[in-house]
Amino acid sequence: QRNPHWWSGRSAFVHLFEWKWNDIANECENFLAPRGYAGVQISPPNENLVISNRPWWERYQPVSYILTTRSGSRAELANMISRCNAVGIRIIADVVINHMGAANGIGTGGSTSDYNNLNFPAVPYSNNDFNPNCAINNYNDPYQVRNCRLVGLPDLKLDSAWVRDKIVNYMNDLISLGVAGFRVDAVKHMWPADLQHIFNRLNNLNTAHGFPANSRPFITQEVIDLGGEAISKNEYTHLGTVTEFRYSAEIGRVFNGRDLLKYLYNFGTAWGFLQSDYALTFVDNHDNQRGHGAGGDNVLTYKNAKRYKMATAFHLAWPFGIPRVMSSFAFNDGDQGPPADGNGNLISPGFNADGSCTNGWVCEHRWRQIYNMIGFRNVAGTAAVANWWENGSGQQIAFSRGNRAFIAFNQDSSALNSNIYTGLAAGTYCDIASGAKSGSSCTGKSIVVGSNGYAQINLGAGETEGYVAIHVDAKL
Ligand code: QV4
Ligand code: CA
Repeated sequence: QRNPHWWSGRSAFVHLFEWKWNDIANECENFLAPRGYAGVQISPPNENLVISNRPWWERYQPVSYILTTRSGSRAELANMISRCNAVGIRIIADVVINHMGAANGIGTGGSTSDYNNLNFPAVPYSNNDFNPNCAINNYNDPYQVRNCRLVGLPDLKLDSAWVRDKIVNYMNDLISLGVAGFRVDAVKHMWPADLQHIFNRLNNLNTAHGFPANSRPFITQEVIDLGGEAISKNEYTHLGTVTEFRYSAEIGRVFNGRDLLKYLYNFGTAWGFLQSDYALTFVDNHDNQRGHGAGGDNVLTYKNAKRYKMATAFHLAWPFGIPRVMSSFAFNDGDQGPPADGNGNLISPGFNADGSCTNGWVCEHRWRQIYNMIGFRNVAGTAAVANWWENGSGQQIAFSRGNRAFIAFNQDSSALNSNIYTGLAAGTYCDIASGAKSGSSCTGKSIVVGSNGYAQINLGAGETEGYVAIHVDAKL
């Protein structure tokens, strides 16, 4: 099902990777709702294997479907979902249903992971709930990709009634708590028919959380399809949306300066992407920002801040797909877990006076150049792209969203100094990249649109921001 059930006037969500439930609840009320975000993708809420040094990826090794993790308890999860729904922020839960943990040990809820004997008593799953042990070595063999073990993770027998019941019960439990839908992990490794069976048995969304009667859960399926493999993203589109990894790779390639901005005029299906309403789009995700999964060296992250902000501004200004913003913790190596104390308890983000995060949290979603573009996308609404402009070198572009909003980018080695048609009504507007509107003045640049709809746009190659953007709500 492809409708994410956003509140009207909202259009993009954020992955609060590894955040605690209590912190997400506060963030929904204090920041996400006021800034116009539509939802949050949360880390897997079910019990996972405790792995030494606490890598982030331990959360992708389930031990049970008990809702106890480093992010918090079942009660805290339930409370967070209620508080977020109350202010119009929808919760999308990451669910890991292809496999269980790959080591003997204890889960975050204290349950046993007896990997050697394939015994997970807190579900319970036992030996005959798993596919025979084999490894995925050949991604061109769909049978192997779906029935063997992804990096050694015990592969659940999703065609068995028992396993299906357990997964359906788990997902329905989350629906009862008020989630709007699911990011389903490792979908390439599951047969479409098995998923169809599971998704069809999900309950309607909980009307007590404001969902209209008969609302079906939103589904976004993680399938990495950059082409060249036997399994295609198109095998899953009848079940819901699919993560469009090509979008991430291509937007990164362009904004790394490896291609011309002018080619973005048809960024969408012409680039090999899924149809807009089937595509979950992102600049980076929790895997490819640290070299896991796929995407290669084109992927832009917070570590390359100016280019990342430009790519994100384009992502949010351009009406394609269901956009997701990544919110990270700072890391140096690809296994490093989120900020935690000596006992492994997660440390909450703190906030500076300017709203940015402390304690090791990057919080891209709190960067002005990103959250202001959430506002831009909401203000632009359904207005179509118009007034495309490009310079001779192809590394300076601009476009409007009807007569609602206008944006210009400079990736050239020289300044942008041009008189450009904006499509907007005459007046003085505040640039939302360098600042914002504050009462009757701008804290950053201001841009004057003349009575003919043209504005003089000046954007030096070496400026801190690589784009300027204005919209009707940022007019003085
Ligand atoms: C190791 C060896 C294996 C060996 C195994 C067993 O590498 O060869 O078979 O031990 O002895 C971690 C370790 C990995 C280890 C594995 C099992 O990194 O080295 O295998 O655990 O112990 C995340 C991480 C993985 C991590 C996994 C489980 O990215 O590194 O593996 O969690 O903790 C493909 C898939 C796609 C997937 C992507 C990463 O098609 O679906 O790879 N993406 C999703 C998630 C991702 C997650 C998983 C799937 C698995 O987005 O975050 O993997 O749930 O492209
Ligand atoms: Ca499988």
